[in-house]
Amino acid sequence: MTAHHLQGSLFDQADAPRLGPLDGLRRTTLGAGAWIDVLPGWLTGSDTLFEHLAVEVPWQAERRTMYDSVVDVPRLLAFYGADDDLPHPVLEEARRTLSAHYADELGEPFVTAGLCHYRDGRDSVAWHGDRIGRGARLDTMVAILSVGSPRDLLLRPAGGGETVRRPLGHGDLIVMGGSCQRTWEHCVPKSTRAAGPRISVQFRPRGVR
Ligand SMILES: O=C(O)CCC(=O)C(=O)O
Repeated sequence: MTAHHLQGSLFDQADAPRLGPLDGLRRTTLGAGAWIDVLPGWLTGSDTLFEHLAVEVPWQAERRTMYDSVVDVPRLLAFYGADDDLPHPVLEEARRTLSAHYADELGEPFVTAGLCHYRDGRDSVAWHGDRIGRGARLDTMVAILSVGSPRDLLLRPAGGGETVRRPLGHGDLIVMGGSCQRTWEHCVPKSTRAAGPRISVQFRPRGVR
């Protein structure tokens, strides 16, 4: 191997996406049976994963029926079902690791991966809970790994109340658990500050959307 190649491979290794331990996860109780676990920087080399996903994932514009017409929701989406290969091996590892970590508490594995690409501060998602499916009735978990530029994820009680703000990007992990999907709502608001692109990867158990 030439010096040039050696340097190249060392550089690649340093930059390769890699998951750290989950020991640093910290739980915040939100109330009404909802909680979030947060671990900043779970994934190192996250810029490499961002670049890979931005190029390799077959992104689709989201269309949604609203007030009798179909409108574009400003962000790009991709969905990987239980039988689909995920678009990078580190995401398979993340899903396995999260499933093992939460096995006792969740009682089932994370299986699907929803990906959202917020191209700039104009892309966003409005207040909602993940209530298509079992999340509407039962406690569950949604684990989100964020890469690219940080954007704020906001959470608020569904009946109104104080908003919790978590900036997420660059390999950060958040897990929304307990009753979070039905007693709380979350959103990624538009940003008037210059915001770079962010990709969010949401792992969910079967039957939760
Ligand atoms: O971008 C995020 O991290 C949140 C995505 C989200 O709330 C959703 O797609 O249901």
